[in-house]
Amino acid sequence: MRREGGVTLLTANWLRGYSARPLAIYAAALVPTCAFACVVGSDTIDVMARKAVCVLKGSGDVFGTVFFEQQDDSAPVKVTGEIQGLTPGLHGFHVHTFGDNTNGCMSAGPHFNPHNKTHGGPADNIRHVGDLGNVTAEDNVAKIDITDKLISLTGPHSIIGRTMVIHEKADDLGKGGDDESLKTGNAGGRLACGVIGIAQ
Ligand SMILES: [Cu+2]
Ligand SMILES: [Zn+2]
Repeated sequence: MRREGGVTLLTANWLRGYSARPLAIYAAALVPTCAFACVVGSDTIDVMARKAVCVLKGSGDVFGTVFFEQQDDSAPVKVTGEIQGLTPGLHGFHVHTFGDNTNGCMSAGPHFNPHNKTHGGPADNIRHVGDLGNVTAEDNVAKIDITDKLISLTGPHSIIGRTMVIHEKADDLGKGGDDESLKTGNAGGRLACGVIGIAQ
């Protein structure tokens, strides 16, 4: 094939082939298209199910299960579930950055904070994305029913693959008046945690 007019020649040759063997061309075009659509399509459906689950465990008696559900990309996330073995009262409840529990709940790192803000409460404009505030244990069980507009199960700041942590003490929501309040809410030790995973 000559260099000059290469595109024209290519096109002409391609068209000749097309008219001579239309079925082969269609088959060649359809197979990869179908494979792409089917595989990517079903993966997309799985990821876009927008349901997640987290099983929390620790070194003590605290354990629980938390469910997450989001209707679409921009919808708030509903967080429900139950955590048992807690002392009565408030307990800080956050999404921490890493889905790494190799050194127990400590390796989950700090509160998930992709926008580099200070610690706050779930209703505050200035807060970590992971700041879900407190859950309240009556007797020894906290029933969780939270709707949060900042966390998401999709997109670059998805919480999937990160860690949910339940704390020893109440989260002061950044209003404790000390440095630690603006980092951790003085919520104390990490009683139990688990990695947030995709659910059906
Ligand atoms: Cu925390
Ligand atoms: Zn925080």
